[in-house]
Amino acid sequence: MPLLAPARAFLDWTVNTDPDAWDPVDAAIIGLPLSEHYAGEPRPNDQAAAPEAIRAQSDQLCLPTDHWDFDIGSTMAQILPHGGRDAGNFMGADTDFGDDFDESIRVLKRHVQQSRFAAVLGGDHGVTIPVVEALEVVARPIHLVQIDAHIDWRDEVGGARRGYSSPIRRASELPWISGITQIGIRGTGSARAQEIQAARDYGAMIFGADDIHEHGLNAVLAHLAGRGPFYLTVDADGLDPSVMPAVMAPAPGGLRFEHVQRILRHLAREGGLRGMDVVEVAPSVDLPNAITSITAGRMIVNAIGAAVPDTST
Ligand SMILES: [Mn+2]
Repeated sequence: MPLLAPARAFLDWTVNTDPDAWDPVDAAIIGLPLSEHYAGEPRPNDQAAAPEAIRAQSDQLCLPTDHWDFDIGSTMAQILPHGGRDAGNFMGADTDFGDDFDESIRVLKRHVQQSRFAAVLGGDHGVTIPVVEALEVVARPIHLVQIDAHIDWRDEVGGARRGYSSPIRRASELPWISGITQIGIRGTGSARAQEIQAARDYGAMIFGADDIHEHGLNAVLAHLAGRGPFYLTVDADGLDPSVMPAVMAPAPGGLRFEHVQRILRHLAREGGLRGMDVVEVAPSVDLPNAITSITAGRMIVNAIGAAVPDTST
């Protein structure tokens, strides 16, 4: 089996690494440490350690689950009386993910099909590519919401088409993705003028971080109203480095945690939040107190708190 059990399950959920034995649950999580990598970059990269680093902070997230959680206005025990499923980590080969790409989609389709809220722990942003492929199994077209400093619209980088600079471009090619909204964009990244043009030609809505700091989130929320069901991909560098410092490309001027919180709740209300990933956490620089891993885990806890009681899909 390509799935390996985690050292500690997320929130101490039930571990089940056999996709064919997955029953329907309200919430499930899977680690996807690897994606296609670029020539000259280390493999596995630092972000590959993030699924285990985030799970290791479970005590800091919302335990014990019968205590009142003010972020979700309930208790996790009430929302998930039997907990959720931790599917472990999809490892594949650490030399060439290309051989494992189709198998990762098969596993992720089961993951999405068998959970009302499907969470994914990256990995770099390339892991979102098999995830959006797997969203084919959702009955209705999905609106993709990305929180990121960068638009990730490259068709290829050095010939690699499934790397961390391309997830939104790949998503735009899928007929079951009904639209794309990109939030927190700023600074410079992999995009050149032609990638901005490609995003505009597609009809992607881009909300820059600077605009949000000046005018607030109302325009973002108004744009997203009624467009669900949604899938949310969060690149940790979309948040301000003072909030999630342990990333490979820190970009000052990013979103605050409270912005993400408001967006999560809005997506759950406006057609349902079907799942989310958090990618690009770099554990080796998550010092001194693992705040980036804790924040990543907390975003997933809060998304479950918003989405599971309300999800309409
Ligand atoms: Mn990204």
